[in-house]
Amino acid sequence: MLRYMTAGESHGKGIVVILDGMPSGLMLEEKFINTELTRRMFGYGRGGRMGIEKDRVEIIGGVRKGNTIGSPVGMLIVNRDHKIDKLPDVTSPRPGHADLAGLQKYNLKDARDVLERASARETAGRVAAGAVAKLILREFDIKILSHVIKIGSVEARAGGLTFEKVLELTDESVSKVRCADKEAEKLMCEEIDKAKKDGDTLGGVFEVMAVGLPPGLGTYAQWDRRLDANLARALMSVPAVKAVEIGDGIECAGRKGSRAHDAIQYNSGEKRFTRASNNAGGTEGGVTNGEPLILKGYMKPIATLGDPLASVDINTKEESSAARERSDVTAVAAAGVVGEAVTALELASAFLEKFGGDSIEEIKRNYEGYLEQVRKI
Ligand code: EPS
Repeated sequence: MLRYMTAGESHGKGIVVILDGMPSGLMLEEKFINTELTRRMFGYGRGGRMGIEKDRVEIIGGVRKGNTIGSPVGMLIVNRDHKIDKLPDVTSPRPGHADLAGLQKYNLKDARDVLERASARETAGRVAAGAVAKLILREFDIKILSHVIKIGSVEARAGGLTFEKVLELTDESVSKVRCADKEAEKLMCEEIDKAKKDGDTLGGVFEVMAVGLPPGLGTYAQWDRRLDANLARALMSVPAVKAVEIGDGIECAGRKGSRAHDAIQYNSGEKRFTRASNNAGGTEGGVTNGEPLILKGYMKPIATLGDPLASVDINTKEESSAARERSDVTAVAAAGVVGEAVTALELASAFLEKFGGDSIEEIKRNYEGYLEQVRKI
């Protein structure tokens, strides 16, 4: 099992993450982790902060001569914009942010103390940890990507594309918001421009796909080990995500069973069971079924508005506009990368739980044995 935890404030010294339960013998490519951190900063509509930071990881534990040694991996991402003690007080909480509930909960007088930790900056730590999880999964040919399927009112017509096709179409060197539908992407950018001009913000929907998964991760045997539940929790923990969908879960709720479930077939050449469709999104009974994992995260608009909503000053109790902070107009593309990271962490954890996890070599042996067993069914 993999466990992780982060600490650090948005404008503090940095974000730190500890990843416990790491197997030995994994080459921890710092360059790959940094590429993932850069991907999180990407996306049209991101704010000024992304022009200041150049997120880089410093590995501070768990690695010797480039390889993991079985101890917890510790990583630090230093904040360039370290100014937490000089920032002004925030006394008009922003609707939609943790400001007001945080003030009440922690008995604070300045919402700065809340927002510094509630900020999505913390997700840089999770992306670093997720990159390590991706490196574990890569050893077993499991790959993960994300793409944007909606920003504001603009929806992509990209359903049914393969993993490889989405990867090609969302290449970050040409894409603006990691959307596979180029026509929709153009409209998304126009909507972002308009929202910015109006002092407003946008939400949207990202999809995370994982391919190469074996059947049998997670279990129906106990509620808290159902993989679909754990994936939903992980995605829901990404700031601003208000709903999660697995496969075509929402649409399937209104279909007949005969149109919702995925007929079973057998490929005798590859000695494996396949499906005629993938409405289930890769899990049945809380267990992976060997089909691509398809998850969607529904993100509300960023809570910091250029033209703020009404709020109340917590000192005077008088009406005052909500606080304005430098922020993003939208961050759906970035949330997709965080979605990839938390998905990778859940999958790697379930993988280590199933195949025993003290060294990569041991896991490979166990994995091969399991695949052989599955082929005999
Ligand atoms: C973020 C850093 C923040 C915001 C954003 C995410 O930078 P700053 O607050 O210095 O402008 O861009 O935070 C939020 C959306 C939020 O609600 O707090 C980051 O690194 O992802």
